[in-house]
Amino acid sequence: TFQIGVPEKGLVLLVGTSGAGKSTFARRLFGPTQVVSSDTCRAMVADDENDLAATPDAFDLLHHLVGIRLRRGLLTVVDATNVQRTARASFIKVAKDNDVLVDAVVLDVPQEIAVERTLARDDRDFGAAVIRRQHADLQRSLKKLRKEGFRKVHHLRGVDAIDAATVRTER
Ligand code: DTP
Repeated sequence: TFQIGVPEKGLVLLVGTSGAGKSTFARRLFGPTQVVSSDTCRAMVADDENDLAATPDAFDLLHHLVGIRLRRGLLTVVDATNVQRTARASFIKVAKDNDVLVDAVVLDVPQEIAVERTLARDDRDFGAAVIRRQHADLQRSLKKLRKEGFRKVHHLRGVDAIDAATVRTER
C-alpha cells in the first residue's frame, strides 16, 4: 500500500481527467461531507446537467464552499478535474487566503482507460476528444505542478497505485 499524508485541516485537490476515478477514490478514502465536487455544485445552480453556461456560477459556489470549510478548520477535498493551471491556482488562492496548506493528489491513468470508462457512462455526454484534451493538459501540467504552491504533490501512476493508496492526516 502507499500512504498519502494530507494536511489535517487543509485542502486536498484531486487532479485527473474525467474517468480517472476521482469520485470513486474520494468516496473510498474520505468522509462524504469532506468531499466537495464541481458536479454537485453544478447540479445546485442548474437544472440541466449539460448547461455549460452554468459553469462559472458552479465554480463560484465551489470556491465559496471551500473557503467557508477551510475557515472553519475542516479538511476539504475538491473533486474536480483541475487539469488546468488556472483552475488549480484559484483553489490554491482560497487555501492561502485561509492560511491553510494544500496538497495535490494526481490520479494519472492511461488515456484509454479514462475514455473507455467515460464512454460507458450514460450520465456523461462528452466524447473521447474532451478526455484527450484533459489528458494533454494534465501531462503538460505534471512537470510544473511542484512549483505552483502545493505542500506536497502525490502522483499516483496507474489504476493499481490509485487502488492501493490509503490516506492519513498530518499535523
Ligand atoms: P468525472 O470527472 O467524469 O466525474 P471521475 O470522478 O474521475 O470522473 P469516477 O470515480 O466517477 O471518475 O469513475 C468513473 C467510472 O470509472 C465509474 O463508472 C467507476 C469507474 N472506476 C473509477 N475508479 C475505478 C477503479 N479504481 N477501478 C475500477 N473502476 C473504476
